[in-house]
Amino acid sequence: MNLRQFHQLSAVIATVWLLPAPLARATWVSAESSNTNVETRWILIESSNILVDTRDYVYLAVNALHGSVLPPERQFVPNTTVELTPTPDLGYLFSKWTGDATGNANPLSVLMDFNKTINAIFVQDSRDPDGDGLTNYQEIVVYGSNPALWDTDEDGFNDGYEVNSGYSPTSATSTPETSLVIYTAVEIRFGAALGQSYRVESSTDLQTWTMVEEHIAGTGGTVARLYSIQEIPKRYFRSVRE
Ligand SMILES: [Ca+2]
Ligand SMILES: [Ca+2]
Ligand SMILES: [Ca+2]
Repeated sequence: MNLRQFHQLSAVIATVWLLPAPLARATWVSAESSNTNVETRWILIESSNILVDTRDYVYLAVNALHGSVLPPERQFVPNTTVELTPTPDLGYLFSKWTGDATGNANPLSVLMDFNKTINAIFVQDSRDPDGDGLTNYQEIVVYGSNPALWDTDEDGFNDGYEVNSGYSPTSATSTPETSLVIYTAVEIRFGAALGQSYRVESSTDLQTWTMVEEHIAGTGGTVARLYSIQEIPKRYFRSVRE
């Protein structure tokens, strides 16, 4: 007796036992299939009636991190075609299909001719439609600001500037307006002949010189320039006629 025959016999036995039972009851019995690609679930007992489902089924496994895929059905009669539609979570975009599907069709038509595993890949939404320097993902998922408003809390500073400055983009009382930072600078003065132009260069080793400012017009007197030393606190300066 093979497994299918065993379950058929079991079903008959179960029928005889269930006949006097007043309450409806249902039982799924799984069995091996003639098709090794599919699983058969083929006996349903309801009260005194026996419904035998002899169809083979194929199954679809869908993985969707940061989104979902419709329809929710995952069991199909073989060779059924299903159309899968991906829906990203807020702050994400659908990117592509992997596994037993490829490409980025939306919706995706899948022929369920055997068990399949399909992955819907969602990625962070890197668009910045309000131009505040924060992506939609950052605004929605990370900072809670409005991806459609340049200045969510209306304090006069855009959301990206507030985040980068260490302030909240969603609280008007947390504003960079209260911030004042003082940096020191150096003042360069040199004699510049009238009709000539000059550039100022700097170096940290007196070997390699980089241009700081060019096309400085001579006045026939002293020219003064101020340069911040915030980025490079120790460096040499020189003026050069162009
Ligand atoms: Ca934005
Ligand atoms: Ca915004
Ligand atoms: Ca703001």
